[in-house]
Amino acid sequence: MDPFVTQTRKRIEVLEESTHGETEHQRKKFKVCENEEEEEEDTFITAEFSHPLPWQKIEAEGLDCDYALLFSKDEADRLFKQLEEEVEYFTGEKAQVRVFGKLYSVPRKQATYGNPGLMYSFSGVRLLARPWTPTVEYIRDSVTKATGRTFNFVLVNRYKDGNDHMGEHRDDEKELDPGSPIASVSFGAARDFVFRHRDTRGQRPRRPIDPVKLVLAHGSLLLMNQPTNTYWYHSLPARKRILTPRVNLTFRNVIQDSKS
Ligand SMILES: O=C(O)CCC(=O)C(=O)O
Repeated sequence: MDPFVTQTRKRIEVLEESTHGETEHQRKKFKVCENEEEEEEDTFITAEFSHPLPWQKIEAEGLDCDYALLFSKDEADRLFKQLEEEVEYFTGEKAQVRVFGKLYSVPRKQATYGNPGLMYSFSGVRLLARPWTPTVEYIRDSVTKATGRTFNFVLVNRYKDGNDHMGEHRDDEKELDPGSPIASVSFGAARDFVFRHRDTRGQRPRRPIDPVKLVLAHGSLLLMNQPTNTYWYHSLPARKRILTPRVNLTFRNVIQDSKS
């Protein structure tokens, strides 16, 4: 295990939802999400971990993720502060999404960084990567050391408080290398993160499958491996009780041919 993930941390919060193969001990940690739109503070349970901190495998049908605390609290505090000073978020049209031809402001701030010339399109907006900042590059390299994976692009999302959120979506754009995991690093307020299987969506769900719910802690890394983004949508629901900011970085691999 890489030293980055063997930092001491007294408590982390994580809840995983598994549809099969649970032990009785694990089952006690799992709760079913009845209604994702509601505040569900009770359904997120705290687990204790001691040094050295292991990766947690989070699995369900077609879902394969790894979760760990990548940074110690002190380092996460420092990086969060540096990100708040360094990251330049989009404004104007670039801070909007297009839905059925109409532009809406996103309920958070966004920025993109990456290798020269890389473009990434989502929700009708085409964003050019700015050159890596020292802190974003340091976090990217820390993820690489911990996972053995390299990344050429990052989407940064800043949530000023629990009113800011991200709706249900899959990171399955054609520009993304389908063989690469997506590495999600979080700083600041711990926020609920919900996966929902595609077969359970819509007016007439094809079959019942429990959602998978996590709490993404300050300094944590969630690795979303294939084929997670084929079968599962994810969201960061609004949580009104959260009064402090959070910054999330999703490191990705954009296919180089999608340069403009
Ligand atoms: O802020 C988060 O944890 C969610 C980010 C996300 O879903 C994305 O960047 O696609």
